[in-house]
Amino acid sequence: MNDRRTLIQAAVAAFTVGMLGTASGQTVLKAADVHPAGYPTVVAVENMGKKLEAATQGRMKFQMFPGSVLGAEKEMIEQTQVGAIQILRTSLGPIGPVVPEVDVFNMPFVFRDIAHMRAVIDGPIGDELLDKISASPARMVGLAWMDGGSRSLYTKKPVRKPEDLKGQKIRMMGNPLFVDTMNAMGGNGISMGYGEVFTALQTGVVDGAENNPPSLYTANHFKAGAKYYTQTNHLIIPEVLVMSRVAWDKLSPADQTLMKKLGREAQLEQRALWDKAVADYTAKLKAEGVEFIAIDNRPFYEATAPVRAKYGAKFADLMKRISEVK
Ligand code: GTR
Repeated sequence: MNDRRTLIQAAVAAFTVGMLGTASGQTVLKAADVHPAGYPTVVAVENMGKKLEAATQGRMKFQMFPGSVLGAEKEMIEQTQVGAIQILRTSLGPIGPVVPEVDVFNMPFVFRDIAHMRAVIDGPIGDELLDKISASPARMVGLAWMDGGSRSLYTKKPVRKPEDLKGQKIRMMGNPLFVDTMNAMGGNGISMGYGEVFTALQTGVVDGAENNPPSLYTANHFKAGAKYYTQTNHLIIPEVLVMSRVAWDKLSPADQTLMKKLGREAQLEQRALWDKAVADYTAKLKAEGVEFIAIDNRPFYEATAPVRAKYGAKFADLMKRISEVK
């Protein structure tokens, strides 16, 4: 099954590699996302593509490949780096291993709340981090931020405090920082791709995972037994829209400016879609019998202090500036 999926992905990728710059003179940029059609990030990027097509009188457009059809997030990042994907919406989590400077946003409890995160990404620090992606050797250009809400824990058994996580294997995104975060929170962090989590929950390879309500719902993880959603809010990780440097360098300066402008508009459009999706999917999860457990998350905040100390040391100045953003 997995082999078959890999073969299909390879075939789709091979078929579409040649799409950048077609015979008709139209540039078709392949855009990819792990999330399914209709998800806020997918819709915002599709709309960005429509605006691009209108603004360039059809000279450029996006072709969206949602639902991980081009591979898992890590593989899609690699494909973006080599230029096989031109536009990628990804969590910042798995960008950390290729652009370590972004890990400042990947730390547990680095933002006070969603409003704080938004103020930071909309301001100079947000621009600086996008520029760091662009200036890094990772061959990607940071175009815009998107909202990934707040990540909380979901498990098969109710969790209210760090001690309840003892012995529980919890799936985390591929970045050692997150495995350390879960270990500090009391569980055993296991790094694995998003697409593997459903089966891992079903077969008991993991006992839980963590994510925002739209992901918990659309990835169906609650149907694999993760019925308790504990409001730890331990990670508020912005998502990022990146362009392959290979494709970016082929754009005229005017088209680069246009791409950045449309990216910024997509950032704000996605936010409105996101707020609605969080409300809608929270209601749907509750209707499906998922129990939302309200807790005081301070013990989890305190338990993760060593992670902030370990990974945050090199970001001390930046973390101070982030904390000062109102
Ligand atoms: C989602 C995020 C995805 C992916 C996923 C995961 O919230 O939007 O890009 O990173 O989490 O947990 O792998």
